[in-house]
Amino acid sequence: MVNKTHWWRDAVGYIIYPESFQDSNNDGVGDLPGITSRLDYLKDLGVNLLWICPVFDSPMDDNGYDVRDYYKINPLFGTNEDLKTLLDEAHKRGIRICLDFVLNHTSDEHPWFQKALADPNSEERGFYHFRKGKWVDGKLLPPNNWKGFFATSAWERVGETDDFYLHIFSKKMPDVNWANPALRQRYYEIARHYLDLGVDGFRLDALAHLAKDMTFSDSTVPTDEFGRAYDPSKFSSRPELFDYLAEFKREVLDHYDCLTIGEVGGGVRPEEALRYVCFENGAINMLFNFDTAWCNGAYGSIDKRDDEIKTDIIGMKRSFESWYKSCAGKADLPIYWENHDHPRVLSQYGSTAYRGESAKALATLLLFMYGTPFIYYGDEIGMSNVTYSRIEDFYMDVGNRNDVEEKRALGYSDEQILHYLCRCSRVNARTPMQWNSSPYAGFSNVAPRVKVNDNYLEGVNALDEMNDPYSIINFVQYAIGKRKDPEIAALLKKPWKIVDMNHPDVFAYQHEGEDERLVVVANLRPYSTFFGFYHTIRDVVLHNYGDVIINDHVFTLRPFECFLLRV
Ligand code: TEU
Repeated sequence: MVNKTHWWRDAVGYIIYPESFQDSNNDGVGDLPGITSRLDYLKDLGVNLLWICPVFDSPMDDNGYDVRDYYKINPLFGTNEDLKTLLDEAHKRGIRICLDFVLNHTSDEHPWFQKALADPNSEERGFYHFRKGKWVDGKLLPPNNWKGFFATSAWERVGETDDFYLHIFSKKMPDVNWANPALRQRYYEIARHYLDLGVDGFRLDALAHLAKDMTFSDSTVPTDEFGRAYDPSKFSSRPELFDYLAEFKREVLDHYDCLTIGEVGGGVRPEEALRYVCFENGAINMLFNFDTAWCNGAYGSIDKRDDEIKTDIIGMKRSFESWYKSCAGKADLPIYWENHDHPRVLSQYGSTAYRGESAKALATLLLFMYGTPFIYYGDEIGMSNVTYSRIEDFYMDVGNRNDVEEKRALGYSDEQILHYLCRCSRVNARTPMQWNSSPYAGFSNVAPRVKVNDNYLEGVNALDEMNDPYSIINFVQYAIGKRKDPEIAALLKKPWKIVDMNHPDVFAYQHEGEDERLVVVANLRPYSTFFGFYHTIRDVVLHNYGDVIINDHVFTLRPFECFLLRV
């Protein structure tokens, strides 16, 4: 075992979706040399930990989350040598890199799956979940009624046989069988390979789902119009999973000073999360959950009007508080507003009408809370959702393609579906980084695979913002610098709590030191509100308006007005 230094506790993370960050060879797709070319930008911003979404060889059915060869970099993104260069150049700048490690499933084009299909008696057949379908009234049905995350059955029939294979994501992404020790060893070998190469850790994709209910019995939750049951409990946080993770830790992770962040969706509760991440015997270091990613009622909201989408700020505060109370002192926590699976946070919780104010308020809340903050690429310049005019513009995502098919079958109009996608699609967070106002926002010299958001021509780009002293990016850079101020860094480690939990518009919290507090006050509404404040202000460390309005201990907080105060 090696001595773990927990270096991530002082890190500021940054999430990169590689195909949309920087295209270096003008094929319209971002790549590893492109990321390398932007390391100085990232260093100047102040981030020192990157989570890069998958870059391994893939047919790109799910944009890299369908891995065809774990030992080869996708030629779209570069070469294995490019990865080594990126690692070396990042480390020279004090930046560590976590790769996205997809270990719940492979591509159906992976050699393991191809062998499993070709030879039912092969070792590889046991690397996946193959089960017989059920004949009912002369019709062959899937082994059970499980529905996957991509709006389809979780089963796909194998040709004309009675066999089906399990896929909780797309049919081109067969789930692997973690109950099989030989399969687990294959993944441990892959992990060692990259850790030995110098990768600093992994974001572990869909980690909650590695163990399944191996009875494969029908779910008893209500089924949808097609008789399918969406029941993540059948493949989320199941007991056997923790045995697998303990083995992964024992055989691999304990031997490297590496960071592991599990993606643990499926509704994991904070108290359950400790089984994954607690200091005593958790197998991984942190986990991303989704409790604070959809606090505005937008999730699955195709039937809702725009005026029904409103941030439940009290609910959001309660979520952050619940995770803190469950985990503080027992486990490390990441803090993030969004990743590549969510709409842009500025459109979710901020406002394009108050782009600068709301982006700065959201950044302040993120950077001075507890745990390790992760900025999603483009949030530092206030990127927001797209306004595509065609459903087909969302088709780069298999989840959206399946969703459109299902919604059309349910009778929704294309206009309703398009409006819903513009509000909720994860494609919103996958548009090219907006570097400047040159064609294609300086991302590429050719039309990118994912259409650029046109607002790069309206100043929403890094270069224009760098030239504006009051821009979002200059605010974020300054704020990250403030995190490194020794007195503020010390206060950030003090006990944290919400201030005025029941205020419906303001998200305020504090860190309480021995003789001073660090306080964030943020109005998360596009209208003014009042906020009682009974401390003597020693220093306004950050503020996103030009002046301060406080009378008789009451702040008048203008739209998205926020402060970082020492009191
Ligand atoms: O997402 C995982 C995922 O979609 C589920 O875990 C779900 O989010 C959660 O349980 C809901 O509560 C990861 C990647 O982030 C995503 O981009 C991929 O499409 C997916 O896995 C398949 O690899």
